[in-house]
Amino acid sequence: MPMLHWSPRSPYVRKVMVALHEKSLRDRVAIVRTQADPMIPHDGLMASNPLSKIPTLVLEDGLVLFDSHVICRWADLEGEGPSLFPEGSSLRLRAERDEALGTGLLDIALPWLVETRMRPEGERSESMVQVYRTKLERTLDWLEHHVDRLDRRSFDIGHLTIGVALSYLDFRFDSLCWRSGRDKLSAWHMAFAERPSVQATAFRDDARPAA
Ligand SMILES: N[C@@H](CCC(=O)N[C@@H](CS)C(=O)NCC(=O)O)C(=O)O
Repeated sequence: MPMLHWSPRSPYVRKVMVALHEKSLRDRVAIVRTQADPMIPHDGLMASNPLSKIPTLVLEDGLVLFDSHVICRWADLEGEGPSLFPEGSSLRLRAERDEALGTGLLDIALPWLVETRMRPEGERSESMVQVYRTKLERTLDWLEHHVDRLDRRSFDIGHLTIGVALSYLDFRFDSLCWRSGRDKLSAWHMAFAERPSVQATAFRDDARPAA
């Protein structure tokens, strides 16, 4: 059975888990709890993925897949039901552009967390935090402005990734109150959160595995 390096804390892993549920593949992939700490490269994980990142998927023939985009592509090819990567250049471009936007949000949120919670206090940079805040707020405003357009397409990798990224803000950036002044995006996300695949993959602060 394919084996996924997994954590219930990771938004990139959740993206993959939602895709596995959407494609009826969840029971066909084993998960193993793996701690990927950006401050401590993981020797065991690096044996499979030299980037020391999760999600990492090890297939039965030994092929290793990363990152979340590639694993979602694999799920889309292997699984059942409507494609997460729609056919047709225009729809596909929009889906993948929105996927990039969702992962881009996460690529801001994660370093922000590292900066404020993980780096030793003397090494933290307030100016970097301001940069992250500016980009995050601008991206959320952009989404509020464009959210009607998301409703015009069937559910795809773009919706999935943006939805997971907003759920991550609820999980880790409560004090940001991202919904405030963004009623349309908030309503869109509430509908996203109703999907069974999203309900089945909630974030959770579990006990960290021993190193
Ligand atoms: N672009 C990657 C990002 C994956 C990623 O950064 N995952 C985090 C966990 S949320 C990680 O493994 N961090 C460890 C590190 O940066 O060394 C993807 O989409 O899968």
